[in-house]
Formats: sequence, C-alpha cells, structure tokens
Amino acid sequence: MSNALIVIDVQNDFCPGGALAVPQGDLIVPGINALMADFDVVVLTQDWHPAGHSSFATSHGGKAPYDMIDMPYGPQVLWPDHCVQGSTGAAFHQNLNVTRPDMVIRKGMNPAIDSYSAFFENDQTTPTGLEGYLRTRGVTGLTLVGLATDFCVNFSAVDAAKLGFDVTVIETLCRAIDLEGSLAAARDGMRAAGVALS
Ligand code: VGL
Ligand code: ZN
Repeated sequence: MSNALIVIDVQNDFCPGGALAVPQGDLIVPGINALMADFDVVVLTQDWHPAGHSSFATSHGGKAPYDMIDMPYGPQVLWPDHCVQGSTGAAFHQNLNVTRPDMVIRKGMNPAIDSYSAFFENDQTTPTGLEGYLRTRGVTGLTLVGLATDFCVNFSAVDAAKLGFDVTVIETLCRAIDLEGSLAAARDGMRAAGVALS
C-alpha cells in the first residue's frame, strides 16, 4: 500500500503572466516541492492541447473566453488558448521540481474532448491510463495539489474517489479560477464524493 502525490497542471499558463492565469498560482510551488519527499510515488499532470483545441473560444466563431457551449459530452466552458503542446505556456513552472517525479501524464490531446481530470476525459469514459499506473504501483492513497482547485483538481479528486482511492486535497497548495461560484460548488462536490479537504 503506497501513497502518491498527484501534482495537477503547475504550468506557466496557469501562473501569473500566463494565458489562463490563476491568481497566486505560482505561490504553491515551494510547498509542493517540499511535500514530494513524503510520498512513495509522485506524478505530475500536464494540460497538453493541440492548437485549435475545441475547448478554446477561438475555435468557435462569435464566442468569447468563459462562454459556455454544448458539446456532445455535455456543457463546456470555453477558455483562452492555453497549454498548447510544446509552447512555453505548457511548460511546467520553472521552479517546480521535475526531477523527483516518477511520471508525467499529459491530458487534453484529443481535439474534440477537453480533459480536466487526470483519470478520464470530459466524456467521463475515455481513460488516461493513470489509474492503471497507480494500481500497478500498489498505490491506494492519493494526495492532490495544484491548479486549478475548481477545475482540474476537483475533477481529478472526484474521479479518484469514485475509483476507490483514498483521496485528500490540500487546499493551501491549490489555487482556484473561481468562475461564478465554481470554487464553492467544487468544494461541495469533492466533499460529497468522499474527498478529504485539508
Ligand atoms: C484547467 C481549464 C482548462 C485546469 C485546464 O488545469 O484546471 N482549467 N484547462
Ligand atoms: Zn486545458
């Protein structure tokens, strides 16, 4: 039985100055680096979209960032172009420890489906493979930190709890986008799914 630290999307585009900047997103980096020593397994996730991804407002004529659209898999927020494969914005924050982690898992590569969760794309059925990796490493407990609390951390934590992992989110090592109450809704949803918020 091992414990894994899952570091969600600590990338330049989600930090101040980035395309989809999360306020204070960079301030969590030193604490995350320090926490890595406490875990058997450390995983980094990386939002990794092709140019012209369907979650970008610029891919939909007449739409603006933060508008909602209906996708075949359900409602989808439209975002500024962000985390385009190979761009500086998609790179990890320069101070994040990328030496210690055991693996990096990328998500959001399918042009037609967004992927907030580290486990499943937003159709909630296409797996990323992270579950299999963690199970074959003997991991049963997960601690999640990173960006953003109300989107990728939230969806990853809820999916992990549904998969039967014992899940904790350390909120002080996360920061939120907080669109129209999305942080409060995310906290309620995580608690309802059995995620421990600490
Ligand atoms: C994220 C919006 C779009 C996140 C990723 O990492 O929370 N949010 N893509
Ligand atoms: Zn994204």
